[in-house]
Amino acid sequence: MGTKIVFASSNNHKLDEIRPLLPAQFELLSLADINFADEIEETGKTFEDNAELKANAVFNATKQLCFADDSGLEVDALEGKPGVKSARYAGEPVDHQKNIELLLSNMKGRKNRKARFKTIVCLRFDSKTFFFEGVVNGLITEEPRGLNGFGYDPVFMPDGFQQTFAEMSLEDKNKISHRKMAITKMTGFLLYI
Ligand code: ITT
Repeated sequence: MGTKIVFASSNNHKLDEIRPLLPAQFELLSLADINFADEIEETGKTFEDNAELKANAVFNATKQLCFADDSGLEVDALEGKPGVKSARYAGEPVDHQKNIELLLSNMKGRKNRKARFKTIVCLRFDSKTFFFEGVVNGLITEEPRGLNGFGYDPVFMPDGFQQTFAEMSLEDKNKISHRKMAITKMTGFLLYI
């Protein structure tokens, strides 16, 4: 049996990406696995705030080693938007298709298409809190391309590649993604301490 670690997220796509990134000595538990069904309100102004809110909510309820991921897309021509509002850019309920449509319409005619995906992972155990950051730079495409992944993956083309994240396999996205970078930092830390 490995060390149990709870991932404080209700996003199964994130879970699918993170599972293969954890070394074998960790047993990854989802919120469903621990029967945690509370809605966690993301009221923070930064990725750090929201990652900590999610990790704290689960840690306070379970006292188990846990981590959360708060992430989003920052677009230069839109002054960093949608940023922390990435999931709800086009309003409630969360609709990835509408978010992409709104983003592309706000980017119409823009020459500067630079953007980045950012992930902040917050790790909680005992009374301690640790943060790990991952960033991947890229461009917003003119049209959505590809069917894999989730969220803004069809309109994000990472630097050095001709494919969007949604045209890549999960394995290929996981070699270069913001999430992989943050999770690798966290696992390196967990194996060290
Ligand atoms: P949890 O809070 O339950 O983890 P969530 O989907 O609400 O799930 P966030 O609050 O961190 O997660 O919002 C992240 C949003 O940013 C997500 O809904 C996507 O729109 C976007 N996003 C983050 N990482 C992404 C990725 O790897 N590919 C595409 N879009 C991503």
